[in-house]
Amino acid sequence: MSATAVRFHDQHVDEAGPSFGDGVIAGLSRERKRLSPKYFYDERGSRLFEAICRQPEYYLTRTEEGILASAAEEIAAIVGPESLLVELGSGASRKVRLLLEAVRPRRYLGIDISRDFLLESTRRLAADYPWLEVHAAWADFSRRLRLPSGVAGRRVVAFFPGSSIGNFSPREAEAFLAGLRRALPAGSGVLIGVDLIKDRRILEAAYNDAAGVTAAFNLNLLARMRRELGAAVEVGAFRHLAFFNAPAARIEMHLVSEQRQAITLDGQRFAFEPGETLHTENSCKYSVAGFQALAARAGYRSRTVWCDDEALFSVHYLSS
Ligand code: AVI
Repeated sequence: MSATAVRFHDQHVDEAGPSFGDGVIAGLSRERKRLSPKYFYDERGSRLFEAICRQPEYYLTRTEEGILASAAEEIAAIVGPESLLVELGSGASRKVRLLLEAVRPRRYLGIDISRDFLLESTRRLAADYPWLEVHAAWADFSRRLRLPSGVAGRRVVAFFPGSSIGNFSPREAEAFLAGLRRALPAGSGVLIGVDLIKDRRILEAAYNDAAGVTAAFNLNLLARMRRELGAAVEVGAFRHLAFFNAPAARIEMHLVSEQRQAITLDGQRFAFEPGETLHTENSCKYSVAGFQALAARAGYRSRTVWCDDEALFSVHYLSS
């Protein structure tokens, strides 16, 4: 199959839920202003996220890749070549290469909310793995997951790396996994990366990299409002804040208003006091047992878990 042979399935991101503009207005209208972290991922945001993954402080990516590389043969034995491998939030599709090489599945389906990024990365996969049937679905899988018609495998294995599950609250994560279980055929599996609770200094450094890439990623949300929605917002009058909320076991990211000011959008004015924040992301962290219990409540059996030697990160194989 050639690089042009990616089969593209448009699942209508724009119609799947509130538009970016409606989501922003709803989030800025709340007493405690907050936005969904899915709005980070326009094209610039997706590229900044890839850059975050290369920062020395952001241990998540390299640790998960190390786990996948050393467990690849074991994973291949569980997944098997007849499986359809479905990557949720495929982004740059780097980690999945470790699996593709070990498992050599017949079919791969990448699902992502960022259309151009999805096309670019799946085209590269199709070029690099000519034996693989590559499908791309432009969709918001966090709202509703469905396999495009005609895309199936003897088994389906969903690959959800990067601890993206942490961007849901634990309750949302449980509902998401339960929905995934219902959306996939019986006997399907989930290979999922989950970041672990650890020393707050390691956690906070990962979300406050010295090069300022995470800050730029967070602030890009405001720049995106200007670019796409024509919002009047002074990006330079906000600063990035990320800290570990230990009782809630999560990193919180906020944009802090440095002065009294307002964001104006669609004729509506959203006032900020000095120090007031716009809450942009939670990144929940788990213990291995805590995540296994959550998966069990969603109807999954935890078959195997792999961790690195320093117990920074975990990769779980769950079966339905
Ligand atoms: C995509 N997600 C798992 C990342 C995380 O660590 O929560 C997003 C991110 N936010 C700041 N840095 C990375």
